[in-house]
Amino acid sequence: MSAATATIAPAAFLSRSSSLLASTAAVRLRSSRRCFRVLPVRASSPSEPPFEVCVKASITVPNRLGDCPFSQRVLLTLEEKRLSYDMKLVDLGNKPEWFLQISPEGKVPVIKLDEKWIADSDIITKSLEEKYPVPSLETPPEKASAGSKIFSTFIGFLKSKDPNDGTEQALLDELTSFNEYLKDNGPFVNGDSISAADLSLGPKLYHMEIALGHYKNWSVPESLAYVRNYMKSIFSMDSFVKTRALPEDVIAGWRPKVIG
Ligand SMILES: N[C@@H](CCC(=O)N[C@@H](CS)C(=O)NCC(=O)O)C(=O)O
Repeated sequence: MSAATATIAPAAFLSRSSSLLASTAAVRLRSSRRCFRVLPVRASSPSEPPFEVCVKASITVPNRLGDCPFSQRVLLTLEEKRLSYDMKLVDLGNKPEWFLQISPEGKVPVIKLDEKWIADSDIITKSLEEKYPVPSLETPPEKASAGSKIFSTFIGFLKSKDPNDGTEQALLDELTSFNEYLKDNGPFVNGDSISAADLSLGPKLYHMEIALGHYKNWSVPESLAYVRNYMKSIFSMDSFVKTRALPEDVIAGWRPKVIG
């Protein structure tokens, strides 16, 4: 692998256990003749190098994070745990050889942990939780599946060309049951504090809002106030704003499924 090299100029160094949000700094990343990227990074302990994490690149704007909800989930976890990282933006439409060597399935996200490249956001976030338990983002197992069918039902509705095939109702059913869950247990999946389940669900709901708004002129009904507030709270978190995709990338990313 001809790894990209990063020149980091952090504005401040803060310990990984700091409870303060560290300031961001510009990172200039030179990679051998492939591309040039300027990436945000959070400063951490000078003794701890930033994590290298491969994420999807934007397809609408050069050198920008793209529209992968699984990549955002990992970035959110790093942000919430105050861990610094360097993003390597991967053009999934033209995967470089170095990327295929570290991710044979050709999927992002991939992160380097203890000198090993690890794929899959489930595995990555679990590994980060084990290695960096503070602050804890653990969701109790009995709560972890709340809202977990929303993403697949959203995709079903998005792809549907028949308004009477029940796919919209299937999504509404899932959202209604999540609304009830939040009413009794919220405002987040694990009550008052953000946990891993929210960091997984948040990016998916963001995709749902943008894609269904654009392709179907659809939005979460006002009657589902707990879900709407949940989305508003998560989408306005600093970590979410910093790691979210551009709406135009989300729209472009789902187009093949809609046309399909
Ligand atoms: N289960 C995986 C899913 C990862 C995934 O599907 N990533 C997509 C981008 S969002 C990808 O890399 N697709 C490969 C491609 O488009 O060629 C995870 O949770 O990390």
